[in-house]
Amino acid sequence: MGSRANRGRILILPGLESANVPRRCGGGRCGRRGLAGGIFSGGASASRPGRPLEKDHHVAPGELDTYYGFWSGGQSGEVRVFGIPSMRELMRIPVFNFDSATGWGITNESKRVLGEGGAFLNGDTHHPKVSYTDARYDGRWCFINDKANTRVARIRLDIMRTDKITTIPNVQSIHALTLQRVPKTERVYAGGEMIIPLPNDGRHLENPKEYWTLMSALDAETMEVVWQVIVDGNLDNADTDYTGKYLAASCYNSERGVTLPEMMGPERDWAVVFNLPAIEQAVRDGKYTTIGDSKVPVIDGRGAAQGGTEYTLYIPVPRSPHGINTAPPDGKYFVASGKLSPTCTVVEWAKVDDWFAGKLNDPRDTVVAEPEVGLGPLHTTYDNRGNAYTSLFLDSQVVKWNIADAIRAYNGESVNYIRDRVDVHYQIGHLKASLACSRDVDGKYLAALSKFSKDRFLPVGPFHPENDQLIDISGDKMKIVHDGPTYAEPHDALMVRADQIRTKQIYDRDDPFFAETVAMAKRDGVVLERDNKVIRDGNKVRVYMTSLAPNFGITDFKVKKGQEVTIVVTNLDEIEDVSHGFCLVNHGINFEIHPQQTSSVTFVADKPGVHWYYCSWFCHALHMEMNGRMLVEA
Ligand code: CUK
Ligand code: CUA
Repeated sequence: MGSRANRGRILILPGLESANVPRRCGGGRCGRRGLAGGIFSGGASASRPGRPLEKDHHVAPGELDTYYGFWSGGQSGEVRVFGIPSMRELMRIPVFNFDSATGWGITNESKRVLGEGGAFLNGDTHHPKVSYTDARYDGRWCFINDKANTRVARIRLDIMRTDKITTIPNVQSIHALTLQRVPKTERVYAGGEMIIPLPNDGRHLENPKEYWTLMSALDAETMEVVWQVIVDGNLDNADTDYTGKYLAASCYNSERGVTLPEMMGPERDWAVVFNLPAIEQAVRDGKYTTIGDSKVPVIDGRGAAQGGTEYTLYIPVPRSPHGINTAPPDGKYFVASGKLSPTCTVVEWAKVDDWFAGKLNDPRDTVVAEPEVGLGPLHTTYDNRGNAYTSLFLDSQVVKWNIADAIRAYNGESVNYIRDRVDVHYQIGHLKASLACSRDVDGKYLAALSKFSKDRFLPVGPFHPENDQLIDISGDKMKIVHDGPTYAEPHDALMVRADQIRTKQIYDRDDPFFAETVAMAKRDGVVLERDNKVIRDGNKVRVYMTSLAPNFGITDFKVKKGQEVTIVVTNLDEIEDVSHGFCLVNHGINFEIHPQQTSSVTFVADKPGVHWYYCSWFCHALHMEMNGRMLVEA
């Protein structure tokens, strides 16, 4: 969802109180209370009779968690790593943000990754996705979108560092992000959200009818954009199937309005399905155009009025659908969550096949169920027992419903598909059950990412933390087992089994992350693992030093005012966790050097005098003494 400023508005969305939104939940017993009740009262779940509270979510000091959780950091621009079920925050991975601890945005290595987009110090991350082999997490990468500056990043999970960032052309705001599941993640799909003129060079400023957006596909290996498809409407969220053939995205604003009332006008928006083999074939056959200066092949997928094109299928769903989530473990269905409609729409992928094969006339024939679940359905996740769990923003609830029963009800049978409801605190956005985006879905835990924490924690001023709650979903009744305050603003999260991630304890000396710096040293005839040398090259000075607790290999070096200085530090320590930092006082320079890592920074020595540098990571009993001087001649 949007910024904090938007939140107040969402709570009083016109239309939600209007007659065209059913006030009763289908499917029987409805635990919904009014909006104010949803926000200001909680605890109904605590008194709800359920199975006995299991203690197996407790992780004692010294014990390890069962899952890694990858959390978006929202407006912080980072990705966070949690341990589940303890909900302990294990690490923060800087991505689009500036990070003072690690030197992200300072070191040459991070600047190479940030590229031109590094001119921005902010990002807005929403949807972390871990790569797959055969629809199972393979631990290679985590991808993340930047809504703020239209980028997609890739994080290497062996070192938990960002290694590629791509700015997507021809669109504004990447929101949807999802991955190919089978046979493995070779494509990353990124949905542009805002509609703009194409190209956006000053034309059509006042003519929103000429504004469009596109779905983009990136090569997961190179992170280059390989194609784009123009669509009707604004793209919101997306997910792929379990065969590699399809990608579905929610589309709101089917009338392409530019004001809130205009965007909320239409009764129906769409889930748009992309026929991936047809698009890839068209690109291979050269059946595409390009936009402006961009060389990326662009295919026209507009045609909602006719139900779609050979590349796209527009399935009408009630107003402003938000989340799109494929049901594991076989991926037979995907669910579009209604947001402004109290319903979820269930689409069967096999029927999408039928539509593209010309066997169906009406795109709505792909819909197999449309259960009423409660107010403000945003996202849906799953267990391994045929149940779906949908977040209800306005009701502040997670509702558990059975997919097979919802299909029966849609076919006219009188069955109650609602299984359970639990109050969450408060105004939930995303939710994600353990391994629920993969074949290994295990139905144990569910993270509920609530946007408001209100009274759940000690007050910290007007700005409250979010509340990420952990729910035990292993029994018939859901049970909240943990409240987790988180800093602004996690949107999505996912859990990966601990054994599916394999990290390095120390760096390999040939790690590509600092390969360019190693190559530079080689050109200077420096052996990084041994040498401490100052190379003078005209107005440039390259200072190569080692670090080995508690010493820097060079404790003083002299340069002239105005010279461009590059400092390269190689950490010779081989003991896990013995990291050093390099901080040059009054120069805005601090960075990490972990065991066997090489890090570097380049700056202009513009201040004559003595400038101390020190090790900024506590590494040794003599850590305070680990320092040196840069002497700058006037
Ligand atoms: S979005 Cu924020 S709650 Cu960006 Cu996935 Cu739905
Ligand atoms: Cu090296 Cu502290």
